[in-house]
Order: sequence, then C-alpha cells, then structure tokens
Amino acid sequence: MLTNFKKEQEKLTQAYKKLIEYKFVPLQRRKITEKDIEESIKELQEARFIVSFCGQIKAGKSTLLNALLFGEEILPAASTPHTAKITIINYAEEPYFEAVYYTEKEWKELKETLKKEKIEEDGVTTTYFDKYLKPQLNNAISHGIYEDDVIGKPKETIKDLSKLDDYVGAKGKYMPFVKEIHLYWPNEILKQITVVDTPGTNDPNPFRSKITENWIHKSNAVVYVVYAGQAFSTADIEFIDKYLVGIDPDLLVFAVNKMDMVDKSELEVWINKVREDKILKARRIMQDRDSVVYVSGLGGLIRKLYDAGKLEDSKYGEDNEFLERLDESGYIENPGLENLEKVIEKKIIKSKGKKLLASHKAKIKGIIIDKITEIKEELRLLSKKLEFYSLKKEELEAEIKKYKTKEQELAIKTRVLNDTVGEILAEFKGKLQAFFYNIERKLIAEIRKDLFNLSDFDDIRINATPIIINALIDYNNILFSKLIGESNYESPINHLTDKITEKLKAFEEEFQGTVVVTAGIKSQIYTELTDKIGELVKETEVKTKSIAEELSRLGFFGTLKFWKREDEFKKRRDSLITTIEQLVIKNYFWNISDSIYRIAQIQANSIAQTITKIIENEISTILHNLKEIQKSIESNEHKAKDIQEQIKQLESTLQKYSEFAEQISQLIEVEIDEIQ
Ligand SMILES: Nc1nc2c(ncn2[C@@H]2O[C@H](COP(=O)(O)OP(=O)(O)O)[C@@H](O)[C@H]2O)c(=O)[nH]1
Ligand SMILES: [Mg+2]
Repeated sequence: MLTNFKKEQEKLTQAYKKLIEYKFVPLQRRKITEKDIEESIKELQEARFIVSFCGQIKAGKSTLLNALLFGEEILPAASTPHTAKITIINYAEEPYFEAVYYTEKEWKELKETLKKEKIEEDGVTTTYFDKYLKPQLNNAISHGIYEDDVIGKPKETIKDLSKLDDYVGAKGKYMPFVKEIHLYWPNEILKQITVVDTPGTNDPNPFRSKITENWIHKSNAVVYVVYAGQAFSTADIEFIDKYLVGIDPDLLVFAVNKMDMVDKSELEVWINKVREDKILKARRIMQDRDSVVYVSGLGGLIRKLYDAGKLEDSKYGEDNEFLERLDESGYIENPGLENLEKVIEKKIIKSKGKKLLASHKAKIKGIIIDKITEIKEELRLLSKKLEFYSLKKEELEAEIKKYKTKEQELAIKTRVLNDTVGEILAEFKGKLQAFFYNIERKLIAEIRKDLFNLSDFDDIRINATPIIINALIDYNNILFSKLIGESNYESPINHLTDKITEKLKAFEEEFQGTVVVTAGIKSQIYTELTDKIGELVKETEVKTKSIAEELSRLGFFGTLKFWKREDEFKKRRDSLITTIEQLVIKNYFWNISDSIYRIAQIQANSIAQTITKIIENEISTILHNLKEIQKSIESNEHKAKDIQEQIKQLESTLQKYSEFAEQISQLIEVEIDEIQ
C-alpha cells in the first residue's frame, strides 16, 4: 500500500535535501533556515494516515485485517458473535499491545446506560446489562477478577499477543473492563497508516460508539466491510446512516467480503441495484465504480499463511474440505486484497495525501521562487546603484566642463581687463600730452612776449623771474580748472575717469566687492599735483632767478663797441628765452604731466589688480573644485567597478540557482515559471 505516495514522498525529501545542499536556505525574505527544511522533511516523513475498518459484527473485518496486516490470526475472529473492542493498530519493531481500561466515571456511566437499554427476546424484556454485561462480569469473577482490580487503573502493556483474547475474547477475563486496545506490529505500512478495527454496528456501549465515531471522522479512508451473503442489508444502511453521513463519500471504500461464498455475477446485479438507491445517490455514496471492492479476507489470510508455511499449524490446517471449497472459489489464488489496497491508497491520496504532497511541493516551489526573487532583487538594486553612479559621473563631467569654461572665461576676462586698462592709459597719455602741449605753447608765447619787452640786463635780472613765475601761477590755475574742473569735458582726467567708469563698470558689477572709486583718482591727482606744483614753482623760481642773474652778469659788455651792444643784448635775451623755454617751462610741464600719468597709472592698475585678484581667487576656487570633482569621479569609478564585479558574480550565482531550481522542479514535477 502507498507505494506511489512513498515514491512522491521520497522525491520531495530529496528535493528538500537539495534545497539545503544548493543553499536555497537560509532565505532572508521569509527567514527560512536549514532547520525549517529539516522540520519539513520530518513532517513529510512522518505524514500519517488513518484508515478505519467498520461494518457489522461478523462481516469479517478482523479476518480482513489479519490478512492485510499480519498474515496470521492476530485479531480474534470467530464464527460465533464476538464482543468487539475498538483496536488501534500502529507500528512498532516488536509486537505488543496495550489494554486501556475504563475510568471510574466511564464505568459508572456505562453500567447505568446498559441497565436502561432494554431488549426483547422471546417475548421477555430484559436489559443489555442483564443480558450481556452481567454474565461477562460473572465470568471475570469466576477468574478472580473484580471490577475494582482494573477499573481506573493505568493501561497495561502486554508483549504476548496470544493474551489478546483475555482482553477482547468473549470469555476474556478482562474483556468487560477494556475500553480500547492499542496494538503494535512490525509492518512497514503501519509506519504511515494507523489502522482502526472498529466494533460492529448496533453497539449499545455509548463509549465505544463515540470512540468509533471519532475515529471514523478522523480517518483518511473508511473501509466499510459487508458480508457478501447479506450485502447492504437494512443493518448496513442503518450503519451508513448513523456513522457515514458526515464522511466525504470520496473517502469511502465498500469491501464486499466473503466473496468465496457467493456467485459474483448475481451479487453484482444486486449491488448495481443498491447503487441506484435514491438516498445513496443523493449522498454520492458508492457512485464511484472504484468504491466497491470484492474480496475474500479468509482467502487472503489462508494464502498468506500458506505462503509463510504456517497453514498446517493454523486452525484451518485440518479442515481439508473447507480449504478445498475455498480453493475452488478461486479466492485463495486471488483474494482481491491488492485491489483493496490500491483503492484504499487512492482514497488516502485523494483525501489527504494529495493535499499533503501538494502543500510540500508548494513549499519547495515557494522557497525556490523566493530565493531567485531574492537574488533578482539584489541584482536590481545593484544595477540601480550602478545607474546612479553612471548618472553621477555624467553630472560630474558636466560640472567639470562648466568649471573649465568658466575658468577660460575668467582668464580671458583678466586679459581683457588688463588690455582695457592699458588702452585707457595709452589714450590718457596721448590726451595728457596734447593737453600739456597746448598749454605749454600758449604759456611760452605769453612769456616770450613779455620777455621780449625787457629793455636791458637790469630789467631782465629784476623782472624775468616774476614774469615767468606769475605766468606760471596764472597757468597753474588754468591748469587745475582745465585738468580737473568738473564741467570741463576736454579735461584728460575727466576723460580718464569716465573711461575707467565706463569700461570697468561691467567688471565691477560682475565681481562684487570691487569698488572702482573714480572720484578717488581725481582727488589723488589733485592733492599730489598741488604739492608737486608748489614744489615745481619754487624750483622754477630758483632756476629762472639763477639764469636771469647769470645773464645780468653777462650784461657787462667790456670792450665791445657800443654800436654792437644792441645786437649783443638781443642775442643774449633770445638765448635766455630759449633756455627758459627748454629748461624751465618744458621741464616744468613734463614733470607735471609725468607725475599725473604715474598717479593715473598707479590708480588704474590698482583697480585692475583688485579685480584680477578677485578673478584669480575665483579661478583658484574653480581649480580646487575641479580637483575635488576629479577625486569624486575616481572614487565613484572605483565603487562602480566594485558593483560591476558584484553584479557579475551575482549573475553567475543566479544562473547556478536557476539550474538547481530546474533540477529540483524536474524532480518533483513542478513547473516554476519564475526560474527564468
Ligand atoms: N468464507 C469466509 N469466511 C470469512 C471470511 N472472512 C471472515 N470469515 C469468517 O466470518 C466470521 C467472522 O469474521 P470476523 O473477522 O470475526 O468478523 P468481524 O466481526 O467483522 O471482525 C469468522 O468465522 C471468519 O472466519 C471470508 O472471506 N470468507
Ligand atoms: Mg472483529
């Protein structure tokens, strides 16, 4: 029995083991560990089913089980009415049984119930207690067993199965006090199936019928045994009504027993008729062809006894006539037990086995999917990270480009600034020279006129210097008003400051913090010029005086004839004028012009320098930023490389897992779409 189920079970166990071997666990997502898998394997291995056998007394349940499970007569079977005890059969390496006695409370209740349960026999009314229990108790007493000796006592364990009759046999001395029997036998199939031999129908014992009902409801397959000679009698229908109503019809097997005693084709006609019963039809009972199985329990048992060489020593060994008849029926040769086993297995699989296998398959599939999803998710996160770094790189490279452009722009600006200042100064120089040339020319013309009026050397000595100095003082005033005067548009200085304001305005605005104070240039020039001119006037005075004095000393003509003296005076006067022009006036103006230019140059350059410094600061900030960006690009590249390596590894991991998953999915025949 259960061969297919076991195969599936083995495959699933292997699949679970592969999950561990291939490291599908631990699974982070659902916190599934190796231990959980081991538990699942245990749960799968320990999967148990319950199959209960029920039916009327003497239908042959015990005989059928003896044939199916033991191969010898372990469960007492008898042709006389036999008192049934519910017997729960499980696996053990060595056979033994346990007798469970009624508790005191149960015993008291039982007796009361049986005393109330009336039965009629041959016109005489009596109770179950008087008819059945009382003689049983008397029988026990005759063996020296009183109820106080066993009722309420813990269950007893007995190794000798031949003693079973003492506990369940009609004449058993403990029999009346036993509530149920647990029987253990070394048949592999019992490792997975608990078999329950239930008492017959119409049992007045309320405990037994309750226990029977409980076991039937817990069962994964229920075998209802009917006696072929009286198949589906009223009593059977009553039993079906009482116990099998709540049972899924898919779990029910009808074992028509003692087939060796009837004509099969006749019986089948009857069974087909029964099948048509409205009530059975409505409840879907027996509707499935598979659910009716024809067997001979006794034929099966004898066959097994024979095969094991135990037939001769058994109680059937002597009865040759009986054996011959049985043999002729063909039911020793083929007792139908294999078919019964197959049907029972089908029911078990249909009820619980399939669900169980499916749930384990689903578990395995779920773990595989989760593992693969886990890796895919990890991959997705890594690619996202990688994408982030590549975007970041683009961003940083764009920034570098921006900064480099800015740097170039700034470098150009510095050049433009210096060029502009150079141009402004050059223009200023030209204007300044023209300005002074103009003034100088006029002044020289004026001085020359006055100096020409000087009549003799004394006149020169006394008046030449005041003429020049006065003219200079006059011109100095003119100079100031023309040079710096607010309203004078021709003033080279106004022109200069206008130009500076105009040309450097943009720089000033762009580089905040720079203040081009053109007014400052003017006042600077003014102060410096005032000092300078004062100095120059004094210097000039001294210079002219000394020239004039030198000339007046030259006024002594000595032996020069008087008619020649007039010419000599003019010559000397003209030479004085030329000297004054060259040495004094020109020098004076050059000096002033030069001084003004220097001041303007210093001022303009200082403005340019201030702006340049700011630009340079900006450039150095840019260079610093560029370095930082370059550093981040490098570090990002490093990280991206790491991630790429991780992705590569994870991809090969995923590939490996997919292959393993494929293997497992083929093993347990489950399709897993998510593998790819
Ligand atoms: N001919 C024949 N007799 C059987 C078969 N199975 C059981 N019996 C007999 O029917 C009687 C009652 O059987 P038993 O197993 O005690 O029935 P239970 O009360 O349902 O457990 C016994 O005498 C068995 O030998 C069978 O397949 N063929
Ligand atoms: Mg029995």
